[in-house]
Amino acid sequence: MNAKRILALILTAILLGSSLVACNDNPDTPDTPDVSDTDTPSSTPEDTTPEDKGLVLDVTDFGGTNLRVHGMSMERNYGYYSNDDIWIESDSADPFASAVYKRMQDCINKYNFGVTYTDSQWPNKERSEYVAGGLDLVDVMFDAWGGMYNAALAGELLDLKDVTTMDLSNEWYDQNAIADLSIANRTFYTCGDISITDEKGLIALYFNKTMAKNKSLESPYELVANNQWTWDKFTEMCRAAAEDVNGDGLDEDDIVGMFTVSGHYPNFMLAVGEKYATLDADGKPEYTWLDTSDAITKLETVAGFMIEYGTVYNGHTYPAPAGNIWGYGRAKFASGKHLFTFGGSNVITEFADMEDDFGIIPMPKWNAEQSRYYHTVDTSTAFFCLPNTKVDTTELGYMIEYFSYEGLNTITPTFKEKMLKRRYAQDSESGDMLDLIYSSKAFDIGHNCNWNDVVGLGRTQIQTGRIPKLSGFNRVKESVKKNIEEDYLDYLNVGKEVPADPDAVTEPAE
Ligand SMILES: [Ca+2]
Ligand SMILES: [Ca+2]
Repeated sequence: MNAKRILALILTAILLGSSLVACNDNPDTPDTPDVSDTDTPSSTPEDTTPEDKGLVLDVTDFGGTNLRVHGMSMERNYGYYSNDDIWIESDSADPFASAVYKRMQDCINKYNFGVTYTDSQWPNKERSEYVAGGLDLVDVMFDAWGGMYNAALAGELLDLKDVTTMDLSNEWYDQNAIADLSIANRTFYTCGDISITDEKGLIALYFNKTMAKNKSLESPYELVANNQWTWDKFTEMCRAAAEDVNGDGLDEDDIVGMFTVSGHYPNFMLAVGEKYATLDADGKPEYTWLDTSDAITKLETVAGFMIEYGTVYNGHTYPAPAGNIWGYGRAKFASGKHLFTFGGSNVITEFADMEDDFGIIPMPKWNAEQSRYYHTVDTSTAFFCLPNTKVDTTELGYMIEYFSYEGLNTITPTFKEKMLKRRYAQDSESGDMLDLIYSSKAFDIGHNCNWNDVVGLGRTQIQTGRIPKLSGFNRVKESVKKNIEEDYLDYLNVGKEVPADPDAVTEPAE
């Protein structure tokens, strides 16, 4: 038996295994069968219906069809969330580009389907057009996930859970995103090993290691190791580092503890354990913003820090060149002016020529009692969805399963291990921190849906140097709850057939 045949068998067994898990109540059934078992399925016979086998056999050859993927072009968000991980023209000496090529080749060689990639600045516009016109031109669309909630409500997206040939419980789909963002337990968009956009957009902190050493500050790595990486410690370090070097008040030549922007405050709040809303077991959002005295203290403390003149440089408040203020802040960090800066792992390349040493560190916990870290993905990051233009998603579901599964084997590990850890990180601790950061992903459905612009309400206050007032949030509270109620009901039913009126007379089709 040649290697290709063995791989095909393993794959068939894996697909068979995953399709069985979907209808199997036994949690012990393995997702991935042991390689030695591939000739004899390890699942129990009563789970193996002939239909399951037939379905798997049916998709062993896709007849050269293409999985058509569309994403955001380089004009959007300075290109940070474009997909460079779906399609490539030829193999490359670059490990990541080569992994992209390998995945494409594996799809062709093992299942005989190709991949095409197109992009545009505003995929959402095309999606609306395609859905309105019933144009089946794109299979998978990547777009900023922050806006996909509205697209789902408008009926533009398919519920991934309705695609019978996809099993969202597989490890190549992001289980945190699915759990945190599936209103009414419906999943219209998510992320996973299909792409590294979510890894790129996962926001953490970078710190200037040389500066920390020169200013005799504690090692953030040791603080993490000793469970002392807390809000108090983080802000204390920022204050200790800040220095008005020319004695004339804050300007761009000064050293500050942290560069940030007002819009970063929900990420800090999530890091200290506060969300706008959470989902209950039915997937119903519950508005949780500032619902305890602790939460109010956290908001006042976080916002108070973010407006601390001289300690923090808020790119939304203080003069920064017009345009890419985020890039401006990172350039300042790279030139040794800021102790901390924030960003996804997509910005690490910008520190490659930095003279000082830098490291990666989690967002701080509120205190040592907080049980875990929380890191979220920038809402501008591309997640994937399926435009609601398809009647039959059987074949498409299988292709997404396989493309994602191959991403788990090739794309994600190459990006994390070879690129981030080996090429760009400067020390082994950064690699450990990345593992910690990646394993603590969380999403706030309230930030995502932003009912009554509750996110903007706080951001505007911070931008103008004020701590957001509780009264402002209280004023919109009842309206937010009402909107949640309405959206939940819409979400339950969107895209589902309305039960036929038994009294209605149906005209026969011509
Ligand atoms: Ca990913
Ligand atoms: Ca100054």
